[in-house]
Amino acid sequence: MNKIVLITGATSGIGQACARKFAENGDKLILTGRNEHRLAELRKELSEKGTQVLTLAFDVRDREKAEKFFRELPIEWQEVDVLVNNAGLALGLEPEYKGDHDDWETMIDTNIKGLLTMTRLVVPGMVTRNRGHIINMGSVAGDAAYAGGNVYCATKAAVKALTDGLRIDVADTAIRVTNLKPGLVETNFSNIRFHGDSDRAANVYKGIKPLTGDDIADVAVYAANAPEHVQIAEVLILATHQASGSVIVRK
Ligand code: 8X3
Repeated sequence: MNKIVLITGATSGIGQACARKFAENGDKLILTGRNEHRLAELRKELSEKGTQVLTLAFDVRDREKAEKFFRELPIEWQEVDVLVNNAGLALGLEPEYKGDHDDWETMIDTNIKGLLTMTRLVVPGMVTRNRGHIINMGSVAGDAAYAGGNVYCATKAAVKALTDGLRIDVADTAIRVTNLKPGLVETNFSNIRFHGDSDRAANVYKGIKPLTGDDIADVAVYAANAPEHVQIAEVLILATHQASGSVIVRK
């Protein structure tokens, strides 16, 4: 059965890869992101291949806008089957005692509070319908802190706690809850983390074959399409030469 899949942060990286993979799977997509132009491009690309796509341009940090868009969803789009809480970012890699307050707030507001906003909006309907799946984008960074990771790692540890908490809270329903925890994935992640310093960003992936957004999207699509009695609760996905957040063997 094709599903309605809502993906936040769909205009780049893992979110965009998820959009393409769920489209290939035959699903209908609600794609959200901050960049209206990139959303429109993606909608055009996917709808030319026959996918039904609705785009909503807003920042998950803007709770009022998120609520308004959700309230105003056309009736045929209201029954979201899969929520992919993907929107998130890392900013900075400074020691905690030198970090930037604005970077911290942006990460906390997006990675934690934005995820909660979307969860709070979408999951009540899933509970009423006794059907649904929430896939949260955690990270290996949430398993243990690494040098300079401090606040970013804390936000991903929070994603783990919130995912586990939600799984407990809906355990009496047919809803499934998944925490995907990627390691090194080559997207614009590091470019954003280093505020556009692309040389520094490229160094992150030197000497190792990193994962791609598609590698993560494959797991998301698998989890969403597993038999109904199977709940993929958590998946840690690492490059072969990465062993943890801080152990990366470069050749
Ligand atoms: C992304 C993985 O290791 O760069 O969450 O923090 S890492």
